[in-house]
Amino acid sequence: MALVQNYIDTSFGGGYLNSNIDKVDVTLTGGDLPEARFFKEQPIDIHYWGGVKSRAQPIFYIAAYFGCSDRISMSTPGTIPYPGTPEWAKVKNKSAWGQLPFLTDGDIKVGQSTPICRYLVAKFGLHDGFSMADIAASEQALAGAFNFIDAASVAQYAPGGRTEAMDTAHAEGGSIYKNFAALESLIAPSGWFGSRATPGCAAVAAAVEMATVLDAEAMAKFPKLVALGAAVGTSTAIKAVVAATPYPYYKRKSDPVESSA
Ligand SMILES: N[C@@H](CCC(=O)N[C@@H](CS)C(=O)NCC(=O)O)C(=O)O
Repeated sequence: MALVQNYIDTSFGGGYLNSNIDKVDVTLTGGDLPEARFFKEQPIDIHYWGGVKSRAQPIFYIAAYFGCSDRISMSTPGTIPYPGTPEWAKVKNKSAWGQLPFLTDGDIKVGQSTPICRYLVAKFGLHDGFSMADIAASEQALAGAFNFIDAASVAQYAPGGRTEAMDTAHAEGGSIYKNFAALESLIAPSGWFGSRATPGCAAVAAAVEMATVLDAEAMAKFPKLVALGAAVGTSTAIKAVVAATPYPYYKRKSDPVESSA
C-alpha cells in the first residue's frame, strides 16, 4: 500500500495537512479553546490492482476531489496477483464475491464499488449540508459512472469479439452511448449534477477520463460531460490520481490473434 500523500488529521479542525509528523503534542493554556488533540489515523486501504485505471477510479476521484487523498491508500503496482493465477486464490483482501475493489478501514471491510464510494461519502461527510435535490443528483450520477464501467466490462469480454461489441456500445443507441446521453441530459445549468460539485460528479469525471482514453471521438459527443471532466481534472489531487493510474484497463479493439505457427 502506498499513501498518495502523508497526512495529519486534526480532531477539531477537520482539515488535512501534508506532513511527515506522526504525532504532535500540543499543550494549550488559557482561553476557551477545546483540548487540542492531534492524531494520525490509519489510512483507509483501497485494494485494487495498483496503477490500473478501472473500477476503482471513481473511488479515487471522490476521495481526491474532496480533499481526502491523504486518508486513502492505493495498492502498490505489482503487489496483487491477477485473477486466474494460483496466487489470486490465496488473496485475503477481496470481497465476499471474491472480487476487487475492496475497502478495509481498520476492522471495517466493504466489498462492491458503489458501496465503497458511499462508505467514503458517509465517512468523510461529503454530502453534509447538501440539499436533498443535490444528494439525489449525486447518487444518480454515481450510478451513471458505474453504468459506464459495467457496459465497458461487458463489451471488453463479449464472446462475439471486443471490436464489434465496443462499436455497438459506442454507436447511437448502444449501452455506453445511451448511458452518457442520459447523464448529459441530467447536467444542471451549474454545469454539475445539481447545484454544485458532488461526489457523483467526481465519479462521472472518472468515467469521462476512462471513456476518453477508450474512444475520445465518441466521448466528444457529450460536451457537458467533457466540460465537467475538465473542471474536475484541474484539481491537483485528481492529477495525482491520473498520474498514479497510468494503465488503462478497457480496450477499444480485440487483442491481435496470436499465430500458432
Ligand atoms: N460488482 C462488483 C464487480 C467487481 C468486479 O467485476 N471486479 C473484477 C475486477 S474489475 C474482479 O475482481 N475480477 C476478478 C474475479 O472476478 O475473479 C463491483 O462493483 O465491485
